[in-house]
Amino acid sequence: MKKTGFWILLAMLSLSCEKDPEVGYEALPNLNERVLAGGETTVFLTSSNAFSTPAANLSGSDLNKHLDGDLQFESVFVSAPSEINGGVGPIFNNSSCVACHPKDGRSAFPSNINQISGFFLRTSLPGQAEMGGPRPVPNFGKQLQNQAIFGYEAEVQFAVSYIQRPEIFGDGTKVMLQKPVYGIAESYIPFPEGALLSPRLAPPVFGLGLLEAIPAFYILSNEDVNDSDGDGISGKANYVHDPISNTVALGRFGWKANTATILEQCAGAYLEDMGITSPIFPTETGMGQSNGNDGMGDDPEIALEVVDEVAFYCKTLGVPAARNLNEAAVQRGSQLFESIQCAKCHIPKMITEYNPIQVLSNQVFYPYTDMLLHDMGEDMADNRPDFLANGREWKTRPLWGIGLTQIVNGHTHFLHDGRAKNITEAILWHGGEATTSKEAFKNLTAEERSDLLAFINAL
Ligand code: HEC
Ligand code: HEC
Ligand SMILES: [Ca+2]
Ligand SMILES: [Ca+2]
Ligand SMILES: [Ca+2]
Repeated sequence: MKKTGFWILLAMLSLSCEKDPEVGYEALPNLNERVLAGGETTVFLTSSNAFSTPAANLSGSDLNKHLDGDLQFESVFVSAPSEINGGVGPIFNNSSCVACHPKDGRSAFPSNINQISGFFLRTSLPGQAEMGGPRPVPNFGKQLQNQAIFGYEAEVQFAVSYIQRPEIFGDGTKVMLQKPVYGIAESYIPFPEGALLSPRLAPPVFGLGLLEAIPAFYILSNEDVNDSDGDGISGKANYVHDPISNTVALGRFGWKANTATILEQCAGAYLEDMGITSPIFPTETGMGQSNGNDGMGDDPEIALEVVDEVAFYCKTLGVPAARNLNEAAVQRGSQLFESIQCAKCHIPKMITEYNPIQVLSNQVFYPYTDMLLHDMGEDMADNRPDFLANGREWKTRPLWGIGLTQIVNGHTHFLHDGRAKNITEAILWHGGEATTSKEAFKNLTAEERSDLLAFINAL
């Protein structure tokens, strides 16, 4: 490095040190390289199709397979018998992938919690089942379906009420947060007292092949289960039962990293979210009413090829490029993102090695997640364990593309149940291991806060 460069760097480091003696440790981020948020899969779209475009480097038979998967993702299933796409239900939450993941993005929290939507409650009894996963509730299973086809009853109707909680910034600005409290309003047979509930809203589905292809050792290198470095942050991997390989595997998908693979996530979505059986999960859900039999004798209702195509589709959706990284406010915001420790969990950079899907091989990309679980505090807790994730732990969400949510989905409902109405509220809900970070955010000046938001909105 040239001498002048060295002095400039030193001056910059000491500037940030002046603010907070703790944070001299990180090199200042080079934002230029982060434009390619999805490495070579990155797409340069800022329209409502920003999440719905095939990876830029996809071509030939891979592109055709992606487009076939696109059709499957949009297929609406109907009651059997039907010439095409029959077999929805007997109980279900929604009837197509795209209905819950609109434009491959995220669902809004529904204005009426029982309208058909991208929201549902998971359930289980306290403790662990054989494979270490949640213990199914007899006659309800592990997911509650609030829709049913003719002749069957929805398992439950959901209920929600709200507790107000004020947050006051260092400069006196007040934000009123609303904490949702979930319950069961009606059920087809009595819902067991003491069964646990976990709210889940459908997240975006682009860029997932890259997340699946991060080498496990790379994720595990950021684990700090006992917080041995004493910074209050202790990322922990989830290990889950993978029903496809019948092994224990690193959990990567779902809000608690409760699923190992995209293929399993998709087969699980067909079964539990839509009531569609596949060779991976051939038995209808709704055991309580139908005894696993809707009378059609048509299981599995879709071929393995369909699940495979839709999974391939999710794996190969391109990631939107970051925007405005040369703006001064965005650059200042990126430094705050490091100095108030957001980047400790939302780790900007990840890599892949060789992958059988060629476009995913050897990529450097910027998802802003460590793929690990963190205690997010009492207010965020669902108090329902999911494999190694306890009732307070959630997986760090990737932040890539988050600034396009309004354009793509027409809302900014964030966090696992959409309780945050915007990014500021999402940060204010952070607790537990993120408390120091959240308090530092609250003590920023209004201008600094707007810089930080400018950075997040540029992702
Ligand atoms: C009723 C709404 C609903 C339907 C229908 C639905 N999903 Fe989802 N999806 C969700 C929710 C909620 C989650 C989060 C689940 C969790 O945290 O356990 C999710 C998670 C996912 C994920 C993991 C994303 C991540 O970043 O971890 C993928 C992939 C996915 N869905 C694909 C699909 C596919 C493919 C279909 C159609 C076969 C589908 N989904 C149908 C609601 C839905
Ligand atoms: C201790 C780890 C940790 C730290 C530190 C942290 N986060 Fe998070 N963040 C998470 C987790 C975990 C979630 C997902 C919470 C959930 O499931 O609802 C999340 C969610 C978010 C979301 C919502 C994402 C979405 O898709 O809904 C935003 C925005 C966010 N964080 C921004 C920040 C910012 C800005 C900071 C710094 C002030 C920060 N986070 C610090 C762990 C962390
Ligand atoms: Ca069915
Ligand atoms: Ca159920
Ligand atoms: Ca630590």
